[in-house]
Amino acid sequence: MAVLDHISSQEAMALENKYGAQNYHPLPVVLSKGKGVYVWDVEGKKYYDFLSAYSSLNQGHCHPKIVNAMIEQAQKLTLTSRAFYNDMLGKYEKFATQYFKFDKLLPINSGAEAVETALKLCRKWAYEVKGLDLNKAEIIVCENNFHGRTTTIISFSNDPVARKNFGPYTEGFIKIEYDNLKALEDVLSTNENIAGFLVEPIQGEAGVYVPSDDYLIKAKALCEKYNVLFIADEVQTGIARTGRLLATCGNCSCENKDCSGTPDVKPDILVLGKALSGGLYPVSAVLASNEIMNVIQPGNHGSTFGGNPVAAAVAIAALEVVRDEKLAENAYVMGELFREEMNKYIANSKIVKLIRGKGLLNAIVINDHEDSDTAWNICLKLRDNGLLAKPTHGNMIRFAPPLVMTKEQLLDCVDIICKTLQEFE
Ligand code: IF1
Repeated sequence: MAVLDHISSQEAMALENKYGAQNYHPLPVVLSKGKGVYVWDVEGKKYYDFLSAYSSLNQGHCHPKIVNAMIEQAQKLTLTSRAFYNDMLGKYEKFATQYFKFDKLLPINSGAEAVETALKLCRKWAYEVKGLDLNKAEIIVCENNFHGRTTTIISFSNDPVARKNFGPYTEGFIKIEYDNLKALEDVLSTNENIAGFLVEPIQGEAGVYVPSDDYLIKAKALCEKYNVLFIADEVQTGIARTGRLLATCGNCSCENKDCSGTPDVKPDILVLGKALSGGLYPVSAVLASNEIMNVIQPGNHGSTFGGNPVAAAVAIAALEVVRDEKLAENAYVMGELFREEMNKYIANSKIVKLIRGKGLLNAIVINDHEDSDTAWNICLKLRDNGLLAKPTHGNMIRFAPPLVMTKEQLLDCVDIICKTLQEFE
């Protein structure tokens, strides 16, 4: 068999089981094509993609504008390393800093690398600008966080599966309860070594926990009061996913001006990834003011592929799609419709407790114990009925379709979801 010969789903899964590290437990479906809100398996069956690679495909699968930008750049210059300049990086940095209203951008590749970059930046700022004693900096994080899977990041995770047998762990982190302003102020007012507060505007992996409306703005105010950097991890919530360009600072042209309910919150450090590339290429970024970003000097930080010409071309195109196709506005309107329609079903359901979310980042909570396989079985049935989603943490199912979804497509998905849930009532 030649390596690129067509294979069946069973053959594809067998190859991964035999030759691949078993660091995932995928839903048993083998995809070979994607377009917009749809994906097809190797046997040609069509599905709605209701996960979007965890909010990486906000612009839809294989968006032609982004694909063309990638092809065009890939035929000119793909990588120079940062040993030399290239003609794309500066253009991207200018575009993105003006788009998100920050002074500077540090380009990197994965979301976890961007979070690590933000942590290093925060610590260096704390020593060189705030004046903390060397190696004493502490960064506050939230219980049930998810920021990636590097050794430092899992050091402040409380997910045993992510942490167990990966020690010794990185020091310098203090965990507090999410959406608890008193817990935040208690630490800030009693610990003079705090450098920053790292927070997800919505806790995605934990189960799409949307905090109180005033949480982010009051947390930012507390950070200002105690001269601590507010670091927003918008890897999953950013790029229009929650019905605004960012879940923190609005900067959105949405017609419905009170769409968010939460006033603008401008982070000191913004972390982006996933849909920054429309799901075509690993692109992540850290944005900050000159005062903060200028503590990074040559040799302090970097990566071979960080800021490469293809990443720059893809990211510009991906952000232009968000702007020109008004994806934040569509995510807001479609999200309202989705929760409204799902709540009609939930009102009479025994199997679903509730739905929560913002924009097109939502999750339903299944009325069963955490380690039941009900959510998994529902996702298997959703697959059979033509819609792909996956449980998060046992009894919750995350629903995050591409933001290009039309009203007709969304109502079709609601119909599939409700008919499938009905089989479990
Ligand atoms: C996987 C979870 C989601 C993230 C936030 C940083 C990162 C992520 C808020 C790291 C990544 C991905 C990782 C992906 C599944 C997905 C995920 F289930 F793992 F937790 F979305 F909730 N900050 N989240 O959500 O970005 O290094 O992955 O590019 O399979 O690990 P990354």
